[in-house]
Amino acid sequence: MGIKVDRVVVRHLRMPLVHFFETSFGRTTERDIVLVEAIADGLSGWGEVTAGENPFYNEEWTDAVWLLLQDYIVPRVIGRELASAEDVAPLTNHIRGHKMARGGLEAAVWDLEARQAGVPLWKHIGGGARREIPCGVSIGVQDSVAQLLKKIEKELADGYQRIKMKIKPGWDVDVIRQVRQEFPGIKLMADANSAYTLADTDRLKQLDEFYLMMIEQPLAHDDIIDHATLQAQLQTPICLDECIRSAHHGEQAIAMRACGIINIKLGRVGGFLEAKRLHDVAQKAGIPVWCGGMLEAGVGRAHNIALATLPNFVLPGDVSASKRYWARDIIVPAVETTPQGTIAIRDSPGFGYDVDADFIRSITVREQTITSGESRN
Ligand code: OSB
Ligand code: MG
Repeated sequence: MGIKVDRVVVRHLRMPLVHFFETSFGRTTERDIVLVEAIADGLSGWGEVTAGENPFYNEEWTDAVWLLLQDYIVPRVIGRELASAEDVAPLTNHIRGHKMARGGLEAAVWDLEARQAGVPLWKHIGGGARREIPCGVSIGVQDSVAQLLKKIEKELADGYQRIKMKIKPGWDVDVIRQVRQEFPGIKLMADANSAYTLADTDRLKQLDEFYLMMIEQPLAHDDIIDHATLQAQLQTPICLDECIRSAHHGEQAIAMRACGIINIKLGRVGGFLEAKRLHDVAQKAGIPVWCGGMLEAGVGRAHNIALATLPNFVLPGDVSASKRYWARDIIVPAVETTPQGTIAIRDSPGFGYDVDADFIRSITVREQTITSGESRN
């Protein structure tokens, strides 16, 4: 069919979180999100860049994303005759890293192409293995253990199928022990966001006692090899997040036995094309995957829901209801969960929700329309 993007609008939105979210690398109270609208023949597709406000999860952050999209990413794609959305990722492959910025436009073009074809995005990417995706929640480091226990109780009452808690040195073994005492039967896991090194191996081995589903990214953000060394000494499966930026990294980690599970994040790998490849690599190797989150607003959340309908997303992910993050989301209706802790997929074209244009306008910090392909490269 072919697709030619003739205009791209990038918007920088500022959205306060309902509750702060704290990881081993810092506390977030307010999100600065770059939204990408790709337009062709009067039809819009939407993408959300999943980078954080600071270069702490990976090297990306809002202000860098803003420049990259305008100077390098959009100019490479705009005005070109593309055979399909699959052509977008290769056009920006010359950029080192910055996959979240690249993935924001890539996802927008997938959404646009799905709308042109009049099909839901989940179908367009080859998903649809399930009508409801299983949901877990990610709970940040809290100010007290009592507060953490209270939060877990509330999420379980809301039906969420597994609890992920953030850990860091000083908020790990003792805290997990108390959680396990209180909730011996729940599906529980821990995410360290790269807060440990192999020198902490003895400490990490103590976690085996708590029969966690997995421990996520305990070691460096750019390491695979040390994770293999650690995995050989742990009973608990390691799940890799930060260090898997491509399907090839997934292949290497699996070959080295560095992990038993992979967290797939759309932005971290640069969009749907690479996320699908990573999914396929893991599936072929018998490694289950789940869909991670980056505190997304509704557009990114809806894309994650579509992604999580691919067959090998068999574990509950970090995609949860809008109201856990936002007083008001940028899509209508907001993302909601069923009492069984699932999100039902929707059948309207594209990502399946309406964009709340008035609300988006009211929270836009800056906006730029790009119409021509003048690139720095
Ligand atoms: O490591 O999965 C992570 C949030 C920000 C940065 C990194 C991570 C997270 C989460 C939250 O765990 C997932 C979510 O609820 O969106
Ligand atoms: Mg993680």
